[in-house]
Amino acid sequence: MKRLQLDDQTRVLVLTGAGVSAESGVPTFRGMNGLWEGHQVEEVASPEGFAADPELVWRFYSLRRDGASKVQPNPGHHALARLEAALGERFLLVTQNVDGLHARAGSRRMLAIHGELFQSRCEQCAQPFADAHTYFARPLPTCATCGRAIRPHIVWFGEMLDPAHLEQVYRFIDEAGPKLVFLAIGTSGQVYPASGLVDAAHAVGGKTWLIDAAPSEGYAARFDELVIGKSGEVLPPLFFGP
Ligand code: BV8
Ligand code: ZN
Repeated sequence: MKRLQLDDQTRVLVLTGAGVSAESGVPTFRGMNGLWEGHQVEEVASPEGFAADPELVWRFYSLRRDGASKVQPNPGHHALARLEAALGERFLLVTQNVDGLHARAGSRRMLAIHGELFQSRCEQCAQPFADAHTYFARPLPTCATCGRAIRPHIVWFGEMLDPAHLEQVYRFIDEAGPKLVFLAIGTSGQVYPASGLVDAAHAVGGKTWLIDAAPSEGYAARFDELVIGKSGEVLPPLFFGP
């Protein structure tokens, strides 16, 4: 079993995807082979999809709010929170997951670059707010201030990520330089700009690891090290030994 060798200079950047939440019972996107109720996920999780059929999109996110509120963080989430506690500001977690499980496991140095399932925002006023409500039928929620539609606080396909998030990630990579260890965990690496982080890590001389139960060829080829396994099982010994 490989062990992540960390000295007191190493800076660890972690990117997680849906695979980290799989053992908690949250379905992955590839598991749905990109489909939901016969729609392409990209079609439902997009501003065009929301404009065309807000009820369908609210049903998609309401089902996921229902699902995510019934599950618990798994040992993979806890191992990442424990590694953060050990490394402090030499650690940063970038997650593509919107399910809130990293925060519930105690992760704090974390950027939820694709948004938060349990937050909503007005299309116009844009200030996100905590929202665990589900909306399976009309009337759909509208803003008390301006009357415009309320939407999930999610980065949809075709939408920009928060520039502040990206700036913070690239600054961490640049400051780490060759001391960087980049771990991608439970992600198929299909979605940009997240899937470009491995290249940014190599560009500064960092070492890269992919940890995945069934890695996708193309993405795995871009990493120095490959650990095949379930994150809940392999992360604790990888970080902390047997
Ligand atoms: C943007 C929120 C630009 C939604 C998400 C062509 C080429 C390149 C790029 C594009 C292109 N066409 C379009 C684009 C851009 C697009 C994109 O990359 N599309 C892809 C599909 C090609 N990207 C965007 O639109 C991004 N924005 O580019 O803006 C722009 C520029 C200027 C002006 C305006 C705009 C926005 C991307 C964010 C989209 N939102 N999420 C929601 O969650 O509802 S993405 C969504 O899908 C997830 O967040 C996640 O990121 C992605 C799914 O990926 P994974 O997390 O990797 O999940 P997946 O199921 O695929 O893989 C799971 C892995 O886990 C597997 O490998 C499996 O083996 C493994 N696994 C399973 N179990 C376990 C496990 N591993 C370990 N342990 C286990 N137990
Ligand atoms: Zn408003």
